[in-house]
Amino acid sequence: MIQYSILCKKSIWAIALVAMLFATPDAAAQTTSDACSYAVANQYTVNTSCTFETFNKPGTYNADYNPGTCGAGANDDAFGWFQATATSTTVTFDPLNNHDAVLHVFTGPCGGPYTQISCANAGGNGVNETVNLTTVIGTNYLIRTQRIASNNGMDGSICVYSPPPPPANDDPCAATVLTVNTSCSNTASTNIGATSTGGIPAPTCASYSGGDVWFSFVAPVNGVANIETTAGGLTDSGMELYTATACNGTFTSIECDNNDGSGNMSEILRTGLTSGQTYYIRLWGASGAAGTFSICVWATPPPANDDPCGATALTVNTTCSTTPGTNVGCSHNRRSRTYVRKLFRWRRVVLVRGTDQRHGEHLHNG
Ligand SMILES: [Ca+2]
Ligand SMILES: [Ca+2]
Ligand SMILES: [Ca+2]
Ligand SMILES: [Ca+2]
Repeated sequence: MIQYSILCKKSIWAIALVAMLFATPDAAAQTTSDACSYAVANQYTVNTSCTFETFNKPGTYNADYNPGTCGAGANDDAFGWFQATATSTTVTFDPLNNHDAVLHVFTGPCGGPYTQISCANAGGNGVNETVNLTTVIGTNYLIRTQRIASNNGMDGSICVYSPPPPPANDDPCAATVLTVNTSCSNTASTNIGATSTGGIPAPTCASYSGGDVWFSFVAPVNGVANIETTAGGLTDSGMELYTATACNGTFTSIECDNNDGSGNMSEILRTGLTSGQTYYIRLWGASGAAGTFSICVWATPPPANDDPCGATALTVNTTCSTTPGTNVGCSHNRRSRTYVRKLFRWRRVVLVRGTDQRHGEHLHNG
């Protein structure tokens, strides 16, 4: 019974160990190395924003490399590394316990020669040190920290990050063109990495703080557009509809919306838009939020009898027999407008010739 119990416990431990190994592949937090190392355990993640990870220099570490720049000396140092994922990378070291840190970044194999990319020692005790680097994607960069003129331990944390590139439709002239469908047909989008747009007044609704992306559509013949957004990673959007003289011209706001859609998402329904005119949509995350979302523009199609040539034929019955009809989605009668244009032209002619204006009314009525 005792042996069974021991076996049982051993099995449980074995299962638990296997479970830990497979269930927590990222549980092994990155650590520094005493000397230069490009081991996986010493690799720090390049995030899209500053996410601190532990970067300690224990008192047991030794002095391994003195770059001699930014006030560095032959003092105990700690190393880590990252692989660049973008053409610009920022590294910030935050020392604990009010210590005075020096931060260096190099390329080169362990043992050297090292090429210094940047160093920082702008602040004194307890002050973060930051370097903004021009980096080559796929290249490995070595990070070194030390305490100013001290071999005692220095705990702290580090963040390595490269903001994602802006979306293709970051600017109005690269606006994503949306088709006005007869029902909502979503286009997947994102404002992650988007920047603010200069030259156009900032929206005055939905806590705009930059990070906008742009869409455009051509108003349909009935001048109706229902612009809907659906949350993804972005759950609180703002949206503004404009006309513009050109994509880099003067923008005139039609409507700014915060939460007319589902949840905190935006929606704009407009009628009376000018058929054939291009309209611009600016979309952003409230208070600088960024994430994925979907957008569509749709309009109820005009009824079959929108034009005289499509008139519904009614039968003359002996009693009232109703025929259902709708004017939802109707456009202005284009033929009437043609008549009006002809009328004005004709009026101009007859007034110049001194003819009776009432003939014009006859043409209009006829
Ligand atoms: Ca060292
Ligand atoms: Ca410093
Ligand atoms: Ca933008
Ligand atoms: Ca909103």
